[in-house]
Amino acid sequence: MPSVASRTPNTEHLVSSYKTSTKVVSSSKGAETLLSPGRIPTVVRGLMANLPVTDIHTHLFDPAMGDLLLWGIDELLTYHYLVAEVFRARPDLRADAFWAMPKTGQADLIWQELFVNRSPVSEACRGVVTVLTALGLDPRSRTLAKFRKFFSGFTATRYTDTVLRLAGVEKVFMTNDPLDPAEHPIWTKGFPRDPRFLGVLRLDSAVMNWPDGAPRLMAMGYAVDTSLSGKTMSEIRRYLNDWLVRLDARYMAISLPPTFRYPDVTSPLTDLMVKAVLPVARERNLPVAMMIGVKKLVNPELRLAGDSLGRAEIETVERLARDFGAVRFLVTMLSRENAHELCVAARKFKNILPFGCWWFLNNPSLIRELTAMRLELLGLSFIPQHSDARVLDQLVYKWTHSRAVIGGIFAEQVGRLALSGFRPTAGEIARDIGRLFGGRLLD
Ligand code: RAT
Ligand code: ZN
Repeated sequence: MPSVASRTPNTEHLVSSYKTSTKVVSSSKGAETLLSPGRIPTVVRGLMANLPVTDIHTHLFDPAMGDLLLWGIDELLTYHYLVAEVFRARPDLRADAFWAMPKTGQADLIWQELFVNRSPVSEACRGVVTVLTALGLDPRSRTLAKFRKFFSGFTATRYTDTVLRLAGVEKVFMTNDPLDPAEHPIWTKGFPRDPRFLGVLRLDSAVMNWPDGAPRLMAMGYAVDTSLSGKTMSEIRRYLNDWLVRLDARYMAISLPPTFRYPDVTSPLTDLMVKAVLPVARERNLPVAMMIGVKKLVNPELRLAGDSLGRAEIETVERLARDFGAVRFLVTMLSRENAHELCVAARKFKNILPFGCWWFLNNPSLIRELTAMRLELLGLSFIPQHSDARVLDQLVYKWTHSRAVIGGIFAEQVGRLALSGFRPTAGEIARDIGRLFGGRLLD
């Protein structure tokens, strides 16, 4: 079986430039030398290439959670970003025919259409190429047979170690939904936790489209009623408290539609946020992540690939931050316009922490724009990126691509600073990028 460990992944050039700059940082004299503007890009690139990263939002699972953790070539190719793209390449393809195919058939089709019949230039396609190359596999292969053989030699645990090493990712935040029928029994039974995978209590299924979540909450022993009356709110708070403890969750998270408003006396969702979620967050001193702007299933036949985006009202975020000053809001927004408004809102409210270039914004051209804007408006007080990986292998490409783009923008900004008269040391650069990517802003 080919062993990744014995191969030289093609990220080697990045690692060697890292070593050069680590030398600069680790020799105390080098670390304190003021850098000329010309030296800054090399030092930043080197440091960024191997920076241990904390990934604050993924859809990955602790390997001990079995099949919930997706990995390997068939999962990589049937990622919903690529599913959307295959229907563009093959307009004659019927959605029901596609979904009726086995996963391997879907993957073969996507490979043929997006990687063999045309060049894989989109970001999601290029990502697969980056992963294969880093694993020492040939992205110009015409079939998937060799890839499947390669992946069959791994266990989930060993592959997790390989991917985290190649991606330079130290910690991964999961997205955990206790109401999910596949996830629930795993948590109730319990399992030895991998300390690299941190729990996050996802709220969507419990509080979105109320009373959709009510029957499942009732089945779990929470005395809620569909009209949100009586002790329903306190029972939902009990649910949140119980599961935050069980998951050892580091924050609560929800994805919200562009129509989400606060205040809004007519909305059960707003009511639940204000009377259950935010009070629990305040009591437990845990952040609440709001991911705002998703329009679910604008094209239902595409399933997970059928969601779109819409512009939300920034005033809602501002009012929540103002009225719940003791709650820390991690916020990411899906529309480009909102991303700018969010930066300004964060300047006004210290309890707003913008994070990541989310989903349709997670493309180099937009990452560049967002990162430059955030550095200029917020200095070092934001979290530049999360991966949103659904398939373990994606950590390799999402972080390789983001490191390169964000590192370049950071180097430009620090270079301008040097030209203005503030020449940084390599030690200071290491400190600052560590602050941005190390997850410490969450503590
Ligand atoms: O980026 C994605 O994979 C989306 O489908 C969503 O999962 C989104 O990131 C979310 O967390 O709701
Ligand atoms: Zn996500």
